[in-house]
Amino acid sequence: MLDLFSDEAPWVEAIVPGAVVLRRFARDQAATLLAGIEAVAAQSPFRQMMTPGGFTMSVAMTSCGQQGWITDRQGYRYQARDPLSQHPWPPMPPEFYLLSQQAAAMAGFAQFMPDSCLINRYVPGAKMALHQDKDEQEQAAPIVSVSLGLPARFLFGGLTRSAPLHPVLLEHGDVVVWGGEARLNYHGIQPVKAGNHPLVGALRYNLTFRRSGKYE
Ligand code: MD3
Ligand code: FE
Repeated sequence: MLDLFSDEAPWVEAIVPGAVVLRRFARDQAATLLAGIEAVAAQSPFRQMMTPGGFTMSVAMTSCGQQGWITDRQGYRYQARDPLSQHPWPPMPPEFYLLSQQAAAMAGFAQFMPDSCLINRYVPGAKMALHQDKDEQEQAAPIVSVSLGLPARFLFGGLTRSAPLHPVLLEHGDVVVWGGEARLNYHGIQPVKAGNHPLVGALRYNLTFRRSGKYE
């Protein structure tokens, strides 16, 4: 049960207009989410994909839902099938979907219907370079991100690569909702520091819930 008076209760922080951190929002569900990640990875394993420029990403990824995000020499895109198996991506576990909807609603986005959940896995040293998420057709939908395991320093920029960067520490159970005017801002993850998380071990996971296709 969500107890607003316990030491562990979630709290809300605004980063910029359109970006809200729900601190510890997913913490009570972490074990369920980890089981879901393992079930997805049993069907569609984590893999380090190649960027269009020919670099292998340090972050390992998989997806669930109707669409999965992929990159290869041909470019970045969403695809309904896992290129490793040519099978559809595993279905999105219902508890993933519900959590993302609840978080979006708390940030003011009612009726969020993600069709994709990208799962990022970071080992110590892994990072994500500054980028924009602009492969989604439904720009009215937010992106919801859930962090599990080792903490990471997230860098949040502006609409140009050269805009000033604001660091935000994302910790186990933190959920961030990015929408509206923050939806296309540049962002990245600094190299994850070595450590051991009691539940997750020496890893950081990030789930990002997206609406890749247009709402009907
Ligand atoms: C801000 N993932 O998968 S989550 C990504 O922690 C990605 O793995 C990071 O960036 C991670 O694309 C950051 C936070 C996030 C996700 C999407 C955003 C921040 C965003 C879209 C627009 C603005
Ligand atoms: Fe991103």
